[in-house]
Amino acid sequence: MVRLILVLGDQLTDRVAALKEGDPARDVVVMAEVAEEAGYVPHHPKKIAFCFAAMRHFAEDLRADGWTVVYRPLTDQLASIGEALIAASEQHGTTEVVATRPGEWRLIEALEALPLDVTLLEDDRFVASHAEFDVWAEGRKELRMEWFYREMRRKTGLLMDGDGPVEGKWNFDHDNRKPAPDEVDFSGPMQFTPDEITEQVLAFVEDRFGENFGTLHPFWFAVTRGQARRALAHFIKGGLPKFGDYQDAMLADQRFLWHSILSMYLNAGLLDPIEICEAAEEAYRAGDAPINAVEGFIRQIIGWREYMRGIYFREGPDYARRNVLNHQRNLPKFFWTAETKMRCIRQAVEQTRDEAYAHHIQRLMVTGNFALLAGIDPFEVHEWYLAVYADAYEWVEAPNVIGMSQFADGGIVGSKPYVSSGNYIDRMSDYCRGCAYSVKTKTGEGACPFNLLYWDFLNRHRDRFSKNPRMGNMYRTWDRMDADKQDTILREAGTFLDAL
Ligand code: FAD
Ligand code: DLZ
Ligand code: SF4
Repeated sequence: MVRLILVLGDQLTDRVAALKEGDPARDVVVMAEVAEEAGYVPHHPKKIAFCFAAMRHFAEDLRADGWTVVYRPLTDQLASIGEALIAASEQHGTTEVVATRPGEWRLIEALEALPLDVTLLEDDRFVASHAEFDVWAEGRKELRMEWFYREMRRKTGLLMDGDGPVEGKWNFDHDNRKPAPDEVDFSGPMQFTPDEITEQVLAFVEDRFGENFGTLHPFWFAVTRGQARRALAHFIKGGLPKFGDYQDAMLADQRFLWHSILSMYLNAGLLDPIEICEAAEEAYRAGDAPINAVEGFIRQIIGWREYMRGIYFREGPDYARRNVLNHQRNLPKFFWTAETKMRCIRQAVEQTRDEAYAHHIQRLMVTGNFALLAGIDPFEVHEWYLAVYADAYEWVEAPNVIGMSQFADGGIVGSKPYVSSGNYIDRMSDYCRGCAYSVKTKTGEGACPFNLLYWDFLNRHRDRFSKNPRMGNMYRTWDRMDADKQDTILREAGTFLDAL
């Protein structure tokens, strides 16, 4: 009997499990732009346009490969993926559906509840299966990424020299994380001119989602596998060599620095994690990129990315709702408007609005750090990140936001919260130089809000964190301050927070 093969907007590869299982001579591929996926958060228009354009191009590729494809554009007004499948099931006289397990519990549950015979296949586009992650995690007191990463190195053979790591070390971070340099010698991500299919999507998205946060034009993302491969080659040649050195740096007029800007392609299926890592390793073996850059880059992909996915699925559907610090404040309006005197936040939000992209340290140490210090409800923070970044799908976004950035999971992802005063931002960026606040001022007129909120956060959460061995120093510094200074800091932090 004919079967329906579901392909979602982040499963755009012929290597996805449902397509590998399907038979082009007999089965029908179903792809659908639907209101629920386009609207479960107010996605950035660039994210929607990327998704729809890449879906439409992929549908064409599948047809060229001999598949029958039912493609439902958003103008068909289908409410959900389920509705699209039910309509296709009636049209093709079959109840059999083969799908690759989606990357969000929400959609997994929706597919499981359908009145159709749905087979969910494991998504094997990752290095570690759920079972492998669980075997690794079982019985461990702490799930530290570094140990998991070493397993992934052994499993993939990436940067291995026999049984050990190349150059005798697993991790070269010691050589990384330099402050922002004066000159950037990489031109940034490869940019593509939209073709006719993409232009049609852009016009439609402008019309339907033009009110969402985010600017649609200029739109230069790759929307096919061929383009994404070119973007990868461009990064390996020009960006990778200094990726490690400056991965934590931030510059106001350099939005991309030496980052790869590949996450959206990777997460949508246009690129494969192993092919990216192999390209990086090849550059290292050829002497074109140093070990600190290549090891650091590969660690992000087979380490952090895989680890985050493992945590999301291991922790279960309630993960995004966790809030162990009981933070209840609403997300400030400036996360949507960029209207704030804090230059670091303004830069990060403006860049997010324009590009649907910010790099890791902007997400973690600027917007994330602020939200955590200010005690913003982590679910609101989660929804913001899920909406505004082109690479955001819950399986990877939630552990980064709820776990790594907001510590709302109580320390599963991170052994301590990622918080800092303005000093860190000043060291790693040029943001403070043009800011209305003074990073060197700790209290009083013009004091950098991060300086006030940092101590306020530590003081509020003393019971939870003062015994953490990695935070003892911070509490000792606080305790050494005289009581008047402490009172001033807490009072001024309170005034700032009340004004949010
Ligand atoms: P590079 O800096 O060039 O890194 C190379 C690749 O490593 C990335 O393409 C990505 O695939 C992978 N990677 C790096 N760090 C991580 C990480 N912590 N988790 C998973 N993969 C990683 N990444 C997403 O893909 N989607 C998200 O929704 C997302 N949300 C985030 C939210 C917060 C609060 C934080 C702190 C991080 C988040 N990240 C997310 C991780 C990281 O910031 C992005 O993967 C990275 O900025 C993407 O840009 P890039 O491709 O230029 O990455
Ligand atoms: C992100 C997204 C958007 C905006 N729209 C669609 C869509 O209309 N149809 C679709 O199949 N997928 C879309 N996606 C990607 C899905 O939201 C994604 O597959 C799930 O969140 C699971 O990760
Ligand atoms: Fe951000 Fe403070 Fe620096 Fe201003 S002074 S850019 S608020 S860290």
